[in-house]
Amino acid sequence: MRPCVYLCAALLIITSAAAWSAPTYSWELTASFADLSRQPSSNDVIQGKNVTNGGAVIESGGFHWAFPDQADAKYLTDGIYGANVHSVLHDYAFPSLKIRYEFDPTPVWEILSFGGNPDKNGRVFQNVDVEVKVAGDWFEIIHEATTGPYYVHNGGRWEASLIRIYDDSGGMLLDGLPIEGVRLTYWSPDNTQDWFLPRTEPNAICASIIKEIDVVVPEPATVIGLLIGVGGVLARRRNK
Ligand SMILES: [Ca+2]
Ligand SMILES: [Ca+2]
Repeated sequence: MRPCVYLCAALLIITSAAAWSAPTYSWELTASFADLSRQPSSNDVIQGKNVTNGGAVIESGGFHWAFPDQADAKYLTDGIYGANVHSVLHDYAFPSLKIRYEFDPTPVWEILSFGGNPDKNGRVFQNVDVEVKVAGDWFEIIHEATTGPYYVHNGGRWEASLIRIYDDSGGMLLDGLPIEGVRLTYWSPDNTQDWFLPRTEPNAICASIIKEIDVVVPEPATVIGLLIGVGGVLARRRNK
């Protein structure tokens, strides 16, 4: 069996086996960055990728024109929260940022989007769609992930936000199917008056501040176990 046939068979088997599990997301708004359940990683699979080094592609929108040093997206993958203005997405752009990362195929635990602003205003909220690339094709796995309900006023309560995309089975995203890219599409959350508005509201023009995007992968030993598991399933199928 050629490698591409193996992959197609694995896709079919895993997809059918995972009929009762699916990608989902959770959201957090906290008084400080330290209160979030996750912290930015410096060893995830997109760490250090940016436009300058060819690891990131901006497909639409971008960053606030007042901060040209943010334009190559380097502060989204530097492993830290960074300065207060790292990184202000593009106000008055729809979407405010659409960005793509590609990498060698790997199982993925979770995808994390950290937002925040010490001014504790509407730029802390997030509204994002998430796609993944599998076997050469892109699939949207989460549409309109938000940091909670709309028409909410921050009013100095929350400095930090987190959207976490994971599998509701508690295992790997897509049951460990190798993922080779992620695309995040952000929409402005705020009307400049510190109100979280849906993307369909024409006044939602004030963009999020996104501190980091992490694509968290399992330890190498776990990857080997997953591959053995996929191989075992294929072997059993062939023996039938
Ligand atoms: Ca990182
Ligand atoms: Ca960062």
